Amino acid sequence: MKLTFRWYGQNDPVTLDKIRQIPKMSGIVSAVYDVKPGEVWSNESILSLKSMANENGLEFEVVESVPVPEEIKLGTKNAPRLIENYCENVRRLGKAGVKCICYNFMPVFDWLRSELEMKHKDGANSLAYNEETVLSLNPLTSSLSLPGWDESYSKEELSALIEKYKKIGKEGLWKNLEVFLKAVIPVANECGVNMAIHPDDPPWDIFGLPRIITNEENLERFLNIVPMKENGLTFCTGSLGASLDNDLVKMAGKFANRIHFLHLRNIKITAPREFYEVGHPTECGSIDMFGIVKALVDNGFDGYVRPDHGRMIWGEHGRYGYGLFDRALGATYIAGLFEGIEKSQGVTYEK
Ligand code: DNO
Repeated sequence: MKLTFRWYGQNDPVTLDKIRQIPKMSGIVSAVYDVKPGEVWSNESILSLKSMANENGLEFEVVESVPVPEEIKLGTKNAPRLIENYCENVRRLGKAGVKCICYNFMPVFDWLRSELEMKHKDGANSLAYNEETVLSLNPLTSSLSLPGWDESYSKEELSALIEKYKKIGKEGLWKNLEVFLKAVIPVANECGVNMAIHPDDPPWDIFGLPRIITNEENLERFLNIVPMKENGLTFCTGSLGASLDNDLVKMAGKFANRIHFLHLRNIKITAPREFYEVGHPTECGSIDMFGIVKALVDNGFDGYVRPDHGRMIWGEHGRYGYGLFDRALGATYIAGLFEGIEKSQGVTYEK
């Protein structure tokens, strides 16, 4: 496995010279942030990310995310042109040495939380989710905003968009995903890039919007649409693990050879559809981190891994979920977990 760390570019308070000091860190996970979804990334921007990483002794082999514009997810008349732009990004990234692209197919909203700074007993704070609160903050009726929301929509635009998704429903979304995959995956295959879809976070419908990358059955359906290695998964433990119906150890083992990117995050589930984010080790939360990593290693996983959301600790302020300290602790925990499991199976490490 290769241990990586998400970096939000030059405005990220967590700088590359800090990231490089985390033991065993091989590279960054980043993206071009100043281009609208659907547009082609300039080669200069891509190469500048790569050279900034390389100058700090880090690789740039993973992109998170190349966002999929709503028009592709809705299958509008502009979709074919936007899919072609997407393919062009895959080509350009492949040429620059990127090996894995993470993306998601969530309508309108990316990850959703009800609270950004939930206080823990030990003074840390973290993101939290409470379904009742989220639903009471319906974007169509409330002026409050939640993290993960695209603030660029007016209420009218948002309402029109939500209506369109309600109209196409889950099967319509599957259909549009199929069109996307059938165009993009062959290009990824030619360019030596693995595509890794991120599960929906949380993995259930919200505000009547269909969400489909949610559970074992749907992951299997997804992988079978284009049964090629390049059509793979980002296995995000915090996202999939929020649903009590998902058996993550089983899923990790079953899908290991199609998992290209692993997001390790732990959450404490306090009731159905209610959880908060915790430190990475297994005993801090409800997710069996050891069991998942073991199932992956046992089944030949050899992809990229990153510590996902951390708490805010030691007085750090920063991008929610993406401070330095707790993610760095997570990274060393993850490195230890892999070393223990791999060595117990006879894998040797080069010095
Ligand atoms: C949240 C992240 C997601 C993820 C996208 C991938 O912290 O895990 O925002 O980057 O869903 O497309």
